[in-house]
Amino acid sequence: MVQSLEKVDRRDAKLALAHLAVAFVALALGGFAGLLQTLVRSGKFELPAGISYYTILTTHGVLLGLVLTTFFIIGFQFAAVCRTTGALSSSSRRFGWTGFWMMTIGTAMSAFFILTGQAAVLYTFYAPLQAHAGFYIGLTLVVVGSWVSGFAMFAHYARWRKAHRGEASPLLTFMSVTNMVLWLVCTLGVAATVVFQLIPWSLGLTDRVNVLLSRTLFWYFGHPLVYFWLLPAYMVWYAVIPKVIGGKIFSDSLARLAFILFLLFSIPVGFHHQLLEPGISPFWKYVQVVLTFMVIIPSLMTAFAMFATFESYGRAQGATGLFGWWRKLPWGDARFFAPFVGMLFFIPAGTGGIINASHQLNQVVHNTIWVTGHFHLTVATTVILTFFGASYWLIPHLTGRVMTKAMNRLAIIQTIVWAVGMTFMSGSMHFAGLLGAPRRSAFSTYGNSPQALEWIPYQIAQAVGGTILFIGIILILVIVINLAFFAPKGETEFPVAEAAAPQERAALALENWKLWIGLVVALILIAYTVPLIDIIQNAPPGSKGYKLW
Ligand code: HAS
Ligand code: CU
Repeated sequence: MVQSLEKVDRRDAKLALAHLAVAFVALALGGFAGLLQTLVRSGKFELPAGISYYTILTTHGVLLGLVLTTFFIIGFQFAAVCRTTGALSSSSRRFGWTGFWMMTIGTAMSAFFILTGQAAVLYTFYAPLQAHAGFYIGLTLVVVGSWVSGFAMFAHYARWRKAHRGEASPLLTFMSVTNMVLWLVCTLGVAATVVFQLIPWSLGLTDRVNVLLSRTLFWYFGHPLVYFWLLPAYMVWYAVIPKVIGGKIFSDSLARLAFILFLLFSIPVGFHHQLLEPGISPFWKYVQVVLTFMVIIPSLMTAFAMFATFESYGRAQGATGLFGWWRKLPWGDARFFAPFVGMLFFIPAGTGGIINASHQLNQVVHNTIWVTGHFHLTVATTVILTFFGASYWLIPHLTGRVMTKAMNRLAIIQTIVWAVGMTFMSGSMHFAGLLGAPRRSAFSTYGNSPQALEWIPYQIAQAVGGTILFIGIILILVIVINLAFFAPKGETEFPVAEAAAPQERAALALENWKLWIGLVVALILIAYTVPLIDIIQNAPPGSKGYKLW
């Protein structure tokens, strides 16, 4: 073995911590922007100094959807691979830092153009809205930086495999590598539209842009993006939570298979975001909706595995009856409680996703604030509560400290505050969406139209929820700062559970990358080739850029 895996190399800890630091700064700023948005939409508050609602909305979406997630995930995954396959080599570490600085400089650049009002194009930066070229160039740096970090992880993994021929790699390393492969394949789409379409167009080198092509390339990336966020949460659920509660991983092979299914089915499904877009034939929308229903399966497998883990643990502790295991779970431990509440919220969140993906129902909810409600349950509750829960051991593990009882209690309160705030905010977004309230739009009564007046009570409820959530953000920041700088010195483990049964041969087959990446490419070609040719060949003249803010 390279070294004791229990203790993290200080240099690797620094790399992971640098990523987490940027993530939490993004949370603080992005969360504040979110508070302002809900206040504006309540109709009771106006932004000072002529600041545009859309500037704030773009800040919020980019900082939380793109920056917080990517930095947290890469930092977490560096820690996870070091924990399971040893310290980074000095060249991998150098790559890791190069990636980090590229991403950080890119973020600062994009943030500058957003905050100076030159890029209020929202986090999806849909053409024909046109931002300053600096915004797109900053985002490109973020993506390319993340690739460099991905290569650092691949190199680390390859080195381990060479030294352990014929063995399956440890679960968390396998999962991190799978997530980075997913990321690499899907970011090619967004890189293509940004580099070949949006940058030349915003620099004035080209006049017009093929809007449908640009959106299609965006969603080729945009859907797998949400699984790039979800999979690290699943890593915590599969590999860490069993250890935290004192149990075992229900099935190592099932977990690996779920990840491979995500890799296969995450990408060829982008059209479920474009179901109401003209210019894509209904047949290809249908094909991608079928594939979308395939990508639900690994989440259902995960739900099954989590129930099985909890129930086997409870029964081993002497629980009886159908739900006796419920009482045996460690409710007072924030490392368990926060991700568990995340799981609970994923039940309505995932159900909402299935509604969105159903073509006929999508016509009711598309472009309404229902969709905003959906993703505040998925990414802003399930995923983020799991990330918070992971921070409670990850940060002290990296800083050589321990979480005190008082901080644990605050973390339990934080989780409850978050759940209550989100129930108000996301719940009322869902209801208002069903009444037709639009998303991506500032407060308006639409000339006192009776329909718009119906939305107002829900918008006030959103502001109440948003305010409660902002208190949640202050609480998590207090905890994180405590864990980083003030908690007592000591050792905190990075919990990794053992599997209930010895590893099966299937685990090795699931590491046959040539096969899986080959299948990924085949599925992408099937789902996208014909519609893309169509979109390019039959395109209207293209659109000039608009700056509507
Ligand atoms: Fe989504 C829009 C469909 C999952 C994020 N989604 C979005 C957008 C975002 C987003 C950000 O088909 C907006 C993009 C934009 O700005 O326009 N989504 C789905 C489907 C799923 C799904 C089918 N979404 C996610 C996840 C996200 C996310 C995960 C982030 C992390 N989504 C859509 C569609 C749209 C969309 C359309 C476009 C809408 C439109 O018209 O614009 C599925 O992956 C969901 C599967 C999940 C489940 C739940 C399984 C439950 C589990 C928990 C078990 C609980 C336990 C606790 C163990 C089926 C695993 C048990 C304890 C007890 C005792 C009960
Ligand atoms: Cu999607």
